[in-house]
Amino acid sequence: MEIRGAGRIARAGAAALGDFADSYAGGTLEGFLEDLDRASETLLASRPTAVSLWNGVHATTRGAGDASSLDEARALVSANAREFCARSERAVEEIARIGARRIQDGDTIMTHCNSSAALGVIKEAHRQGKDIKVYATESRPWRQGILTVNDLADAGVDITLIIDSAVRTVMKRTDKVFVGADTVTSQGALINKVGTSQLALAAHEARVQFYACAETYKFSPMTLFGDTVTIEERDVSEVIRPGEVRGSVKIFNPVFDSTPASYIDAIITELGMMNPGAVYGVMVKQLGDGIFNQELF
Ligand code: RI2
Repeated sequence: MEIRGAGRIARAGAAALGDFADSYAGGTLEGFLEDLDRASETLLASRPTAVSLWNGVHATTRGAGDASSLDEARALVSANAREFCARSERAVEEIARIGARRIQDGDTIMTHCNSSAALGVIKEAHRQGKDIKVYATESRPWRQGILTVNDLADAGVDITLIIDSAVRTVMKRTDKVFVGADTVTSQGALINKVGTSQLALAAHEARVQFYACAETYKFSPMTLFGDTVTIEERDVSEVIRPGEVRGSVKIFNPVFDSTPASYIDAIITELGMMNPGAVYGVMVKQLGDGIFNQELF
């Protein structure tokens, strides 16, 4: 939880492997590849839901096994890491540019949790001089909404904090919802911070447009094969203070939830805005001919 946001987490994973390759001293190519595998597994186990981390780690290690020398493998991993981080940063900027076009002067926007992609869109619309108001949810239990409201306040945006249970009430005054993504499935479902699906439901009811902002490395290749996304559950201490409830009380603390494609008007990616139904085709095209070769995964 020291690094937050699925995009930042992916860049941190890629950069960590790049640093590992840069500082790997002595040893053999085989030893390096084994250590790289172990390091990758450790990183992947840290955050099971955000596929951005999986994609970042695999983009960084890709091709290392085909290298003919230790130096070649190290240089490749280092270059892959830099390329992934640069691509990720460019994607967030591009999403801001593309998403801001969906925001009109006078719009009231709602966002959830703390997504750099969604906030990029909002700040870009504000930078363009559009007169907008934003409601941000508190996002219990970690209250990442506090980061969001301070970030938007620093940018000079008209920002109001609401508690999570006020979402349906406030949706009546909202024109558009912009949220981030931890993972997007091949069917166009959005996995994002718990509570996102409630925003989507309330938006659907109030006929408010609902947009997910997702770099394409948030698309999950595994879901093409029918894999479901693991929803991380975190410690009870995030929800209650010690001694606050009777010992027999169970606590359930899922951190993410799933919003079906039918509740999403569009997914804003660095490639452009797409209908959730288009995700499958984009994933197949990006992964290329070898896609249904299981060795890829
Ligand atoms: P960016 C965050 O969760 C939130 O769910 C946010 O919507 C999502 O990551 C995407 O954030 P967590 O992974 O990549 O920090 O747009 O738990 O910054």
